[in-house]
Formats: sequence, C-alpha cells, structure tokens
Amino acid sequence: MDWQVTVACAMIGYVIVIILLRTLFPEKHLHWNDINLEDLNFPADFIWGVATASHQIEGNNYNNWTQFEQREHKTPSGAACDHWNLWQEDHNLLTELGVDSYRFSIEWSRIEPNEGEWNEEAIEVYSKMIDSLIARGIEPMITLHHFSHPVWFEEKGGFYKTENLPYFKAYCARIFPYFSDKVAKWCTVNEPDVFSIMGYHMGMFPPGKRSPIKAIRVMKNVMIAHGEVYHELKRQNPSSYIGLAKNVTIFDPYRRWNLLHWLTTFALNYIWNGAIISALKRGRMFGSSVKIVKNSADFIGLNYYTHVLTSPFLPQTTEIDLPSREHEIVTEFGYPMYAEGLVRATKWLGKLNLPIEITENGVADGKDSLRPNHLKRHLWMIAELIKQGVDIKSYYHWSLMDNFEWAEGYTMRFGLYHVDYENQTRTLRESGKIYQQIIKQSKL
Ligand code: GCO
Repeated sequence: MDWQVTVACAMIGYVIVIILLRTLFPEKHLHWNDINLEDLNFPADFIWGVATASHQIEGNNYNNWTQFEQREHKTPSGAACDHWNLWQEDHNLLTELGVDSYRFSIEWSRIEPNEGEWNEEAIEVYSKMIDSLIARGIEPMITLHHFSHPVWFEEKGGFYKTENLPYFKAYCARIFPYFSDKVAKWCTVNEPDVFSIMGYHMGMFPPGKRSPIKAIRVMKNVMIAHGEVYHELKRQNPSSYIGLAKNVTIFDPYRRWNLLHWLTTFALNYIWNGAIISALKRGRMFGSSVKIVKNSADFIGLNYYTHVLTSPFLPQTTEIDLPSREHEIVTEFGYPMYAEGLVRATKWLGKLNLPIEITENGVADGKDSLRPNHLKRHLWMIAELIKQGVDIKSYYHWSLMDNFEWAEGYTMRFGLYHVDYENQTRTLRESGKIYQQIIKQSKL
C-alpha cells in the first residue's frame, strides 16, 4: 500500500472513531428559553434543605486550614460568619426559609483539639444545635469531615498515611453515640475527590502538595476511612442512614473532534468520578482492592456544580476562567452553569442503586443576578429526573449564607443570605425568597 492510501485510511478511521464517540457520549444542552421554569413539581415527601460546613462558617477554628492560611499567607478565615456564637440566630434563618433539613459539619479540631483530649464543651454546643434544629422540625444531616481536621492529625501526615486512618475512625466512633439517637442522617466525608486533588495535586488546599501520585493515594485512603467509619457506625446503630458526599464534576472534551481531548476526558472522568463509584460498587479503586468500601453506603450524596471542558492543557489552578460553550452562562467562579449535567451525574451514581441525596448545589454570585435562574434550572432538571424515575430524595442548596470559600477566601458568595462581614448582618437575597417560595408551594 502506498503512503497516500495509508494516510487516507487513517483519516477515515479517525473520523469514524470521532463520530462514534460523539454519538455514544452526547453532551446534552437544553433550550432553556423554551422551558417554563415556574413549572416545578416535586413529590410531597421531597426534602428541602440547605448546607454549610464548620470551618466555612463557625469562625476562629484552629485546624489544618488555619495553619495553611498562615503558612501560605492566604486570606485568613478569621471570624468567618461567627456562627459559633450566632448559631441560634442562624437557625432562625433556617426556619424563615422553611427547610425540612439542614446539612452541617462538626469540627473535629474543636472536639479533639489534642490527640485523645475530648472537649466536652464543644460537644455540648453541637448537642444544643441539634436539639434546636429538632425543636424547629428541621432534620439534621451531619458531615463528620468537611475538609478540616486537627493540626495534630495533619502533623502526623493526615490521610496521606494509612496508619493514621484509625484516628479518624476513633473520633467518629467516639462522637457518634452523643448524637446518633437524635440524628439519623450522616455523611462520613465530604468530597474525597476535591479534598485529595486540591490538597495534594493542585496545591490549593492544605497541605499544598503538587503530586498526582500523592493525590490518588489520599483519595484511596479517604475512601478506606469512609468504609471503616461506615461499618463502625452501622455496628453502633444499624438504623442510621449513612453515606458520603461525592462531588460529580463532568469532564467533557473541549473540542469534540479532537481525540486527545476525548482521551483526557476519559482519564479525568475515571480519576475524579469512576474510581470512587468503582470503590463503592466493586471494592476496587485504581487497580487495587479496597474491600471495606464495597457496599459501604445507604445513600450517595451528590454535590453538583458544573462540567469542565477538557484538553490535555487543563489549567492547574482554579484562579482562571475555564472554557465554556458559546451559549453557556459563565458563573463568578469561572465555570459554566450546566444544569443538564445532572442527567449524567445521576446516571453515573445510579450504578450504585442507592437513593441519591443532592447534598450540594449552588452558585457564587455576589450580585444575585444568576442565582434565581441557576436555582430554577437545577430544580427543574431534578424534578424531570424524578419524573423519569431517578430516586432523588432531597436537595440541599449550597449555601445558607455567604461564607469562607476555601482557596477563594471571601471573594465567592454562595449564600441565599448575604453576609456583611463587618457587622455579621444576614440579609435574605431575592434568590432566597424564591427558594422560600418554592418550598412553600411544594407543600401546598
Ligand atoms: C466544595 C465544598 C463546599 C464549597 C462549595 C462551593 O465543593 O468545595 O463541599 O465546601 O464551599 O462546593 O464551592
């Protein structure tokens, strides 16, 4: 065969492969202008909620994050929303919104500030918070680890070291009996994917490392820790409902005719999403056995924000705008609004055959100009999925109020309530009023 024929065959082959990929893996986009977003129908028992995390709202913590902020000269989290002192007022906001449930995290560094030293006063405060929620008819959902942990644990090597996992299990086993008779819903860990990749590969979260190998090891260890904690807590109280919050970010090829973009997409989708799903379903992750993780969840929490248009030259920081499709609205964080992605996100998680709790969804939008639309599009999509038979039980909006947004400090405002950090005043945004209304309507 002369070279011209070889080149022609290769080109035809390439085109066939691309056509196949494009057909097998469509990237769905809806014509939002043709959709009536006011038409939202949810089942009567659907659970409406909002979510926060301890280090983002409590203020004046001392943990791996505060240490990182100081060491790397980052924006100090400082007083955050001063929720540790203002939690009663903040619970009033939950009542005002009319939510059925509130997802929040308890801060390991407050509860066990030094190894083996238990702070009963902090436990007492959390206990009061739980009682206050229950008295208001709001069901608590507690996250045991939401990115922050004690400095002593970090200094031992944190989740990087397999031999440290028993410390996390011991903390969970110790704290669980205080609350497990009042609280049924638990998330062991928040986003093992974000935690490990941002902290150990992208260097933007503590401990600020830049090694993909380390990130993969940490993700695996966090999943093993999750599995161990799940079994321990179920042993203590078999009727508890325990899962974890998984961030599903969808990677789509930036150029849908470029095979390299497709290949990068497959790799990233496996590392970010597939590996964790495989751990939970098959007890295998990155080619090795993580048996304890298999079937270690009663539900799967979905934190959904966006899709990332991928090429081999993916930025190694979140500080720049990511590419977006022409017709997509770009949010303040720099990533596109893509409610359609919920279809694929729930389909992937559907492989687990577990109820899905949407443990986070929201948008950074200081001016509140996108949030109303963002909220309605995502809720419309969820209502559609439920209609099609997807088992989605709840929706927790991220977030109740503006708060400390990790590497972005206070620049990103995700709240249904605006927070004035000068005087800690909370003001309900227009989008908050819309959410309040949607909840009210759905109960009629
Ligand atoms: C995460 C966390 C939250 C964030 C939220 C907005 O996804 O990083 O779970 O703590 O604040 O997702 O970015």
